[in-house]
Amino acid sequence: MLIDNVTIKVKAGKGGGGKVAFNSNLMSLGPVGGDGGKGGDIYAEGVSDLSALVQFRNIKSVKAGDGGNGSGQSVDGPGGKNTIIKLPIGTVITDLDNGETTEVIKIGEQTLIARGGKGGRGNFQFRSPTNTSPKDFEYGKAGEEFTVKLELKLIADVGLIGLPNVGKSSLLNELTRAKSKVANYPFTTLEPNLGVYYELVLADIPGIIEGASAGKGLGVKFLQHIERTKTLFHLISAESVDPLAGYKIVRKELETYSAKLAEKTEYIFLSKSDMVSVEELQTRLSALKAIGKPVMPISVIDETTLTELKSILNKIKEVK
Ligand SMILES: Nc1nc2c(ncn2[C@@H]2O[C@H](COP(=O)(O)OP(=O)(O)OP(=O)(O)O)[C@@H](O)[C@H]2O)c(=O)[nH]1
Ligand SMILES: [Mg+2]
Repeated sequence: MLIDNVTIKVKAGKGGGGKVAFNSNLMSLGPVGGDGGKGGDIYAEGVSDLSALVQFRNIKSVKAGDGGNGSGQSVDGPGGKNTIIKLPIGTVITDLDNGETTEVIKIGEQTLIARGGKGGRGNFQFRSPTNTSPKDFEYGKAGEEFTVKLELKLIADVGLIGLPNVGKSSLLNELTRAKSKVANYPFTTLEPNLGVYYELVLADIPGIIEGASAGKGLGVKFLQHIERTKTLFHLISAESVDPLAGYKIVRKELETYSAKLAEKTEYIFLSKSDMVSVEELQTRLSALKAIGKPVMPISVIDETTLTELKSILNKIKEVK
């Protein structure tokens, strides 16, 4: 099961305490207490691994390191170690104490979640012409601490859609380093998979069948994961005897699910084009003319078709 909703506690590091110390060297008496180090922060970093929230199956709290105390001879305490938690891109982080949300958008980008406490000042900082031997100091401040909900709302640039068994996962694997399960039967893909093609994130979702919007098959639960994509790649298998009917089934489910989803830019591919003869391929393409949009043959074992598909991806990447 894909874990897409967890609640955890975050606790940033406490600042170190300021030091009270005096120089023992008679030639230069005076306060030399160093400041405490700042507490470590907690950051979120975007990763492409959709299943990354699984790390919180048993771990329910995350901490950063505390800052060290200041020392004598004006030595400041070391800063606490930051903690970076890796979250799948598309994770919405909600601070449950105040309802504020932040979103993990880019792979490799770090977002501050909880700030570490300031270190306290040592007595060196309190010196003044009127008090040359201050015994003042500050304790370190506590780090931010609250409860957050981490909710995965996939953001992909391109969503691969189509009936089951049309080659969506094979295409994702071919274009990216993803290892989406591939097999010659429907509903091989049970959970969405992401792959990264240069900076573009591609999402492979389970196949959609007639009645999916009413809960049939794996239902349309997964359409939520492509609701925020900009572009859809709609795959129709060249093996299908009535490709137009298949196309319409998927479109109808999309439209029933959400008008917004149905309005997205759609590229149509006649997949597994190597499986049929040239004549059959032509027959299928003619049947699909009724859609009124270009349809491109694609096969994961035909470099020429892959190159054409990649040029579409490159164009999408340029306008991103
Ligand atoms: N010959 C050929 N076979 C392909 C091609 N693409 C996929 N296949 C085969 O078609 C079958 C289904 O491929 P998948 O990638 O699992 O299809 P899917 O659309 O992800 O299927 P679901 O996850 O069940 O919806 C597998 O046996 C693949 O090896 C292709 O371009 N050429
Ligand atoms: Mg699949």
